[in-house]
Amino acid sequence: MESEQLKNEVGRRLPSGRYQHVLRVTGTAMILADRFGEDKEKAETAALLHDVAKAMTKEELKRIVESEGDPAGVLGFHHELWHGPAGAAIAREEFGIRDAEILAAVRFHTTGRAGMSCLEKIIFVADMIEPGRAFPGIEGLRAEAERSLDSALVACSAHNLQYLASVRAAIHPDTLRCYNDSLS
Ligand code: DGI
Ligand code: FE
Ligand code: FE
Ligand code: FE
Repeated sequence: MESEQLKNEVGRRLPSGRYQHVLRVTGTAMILADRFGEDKEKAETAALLHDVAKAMTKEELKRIVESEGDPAGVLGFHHELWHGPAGAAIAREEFGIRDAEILAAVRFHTTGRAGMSCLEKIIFVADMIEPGRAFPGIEGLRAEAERSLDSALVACSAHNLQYLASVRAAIHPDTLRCYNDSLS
């Protein structure tokens, strides 16, 4: 699918504020792809699709994740963790995406995981540092992403864990594994 058509299809499925976030993540992901030697078209496709399931109801998301067999076990966690795996299923079934790296980047964009590919790291980091994000510490994360994708991953992952613990949210094993793995 051409990127303009992909944008239109994604835009149809999301409220405008969320769609604007997706476009900013896409811009950031393409910059990171350029900087760190990843295929820009793959970064564009993965970024455009990363939140494609974000506007679906909990019931719809649950149905899709169940039908995929919930391999990562997200259904026992907060429903915020369901739109990544559901989005990957939609990317495959409704957008015809066959590239396993793109599908993994969508699937794991919220938790991360151990052993992420370069593309997965780019989507994870871009989602967190896109220019519309504003939270204490964001400038430090952006600075790390100027110089090293791996150090940006450590910083983003650590920030994620600290935030989740501060609000007493249950931490998914992949979120923890992402952090531990990012240190090595
Ligand atoms: O969809 P976005 O808002 O662009 O961002 P996202 O998909 O990266 O994250 C959505 C939310 O999920 C965010 O508030 C952080 C949260 N999250 C990430 N990992 C975990 C988590 N929430 C819980 N409870 N447990 C996790 O391990
Ligand atoms: Fe998301
Ligand atoms: Fe994220
Ligand atoms: Fe996002």
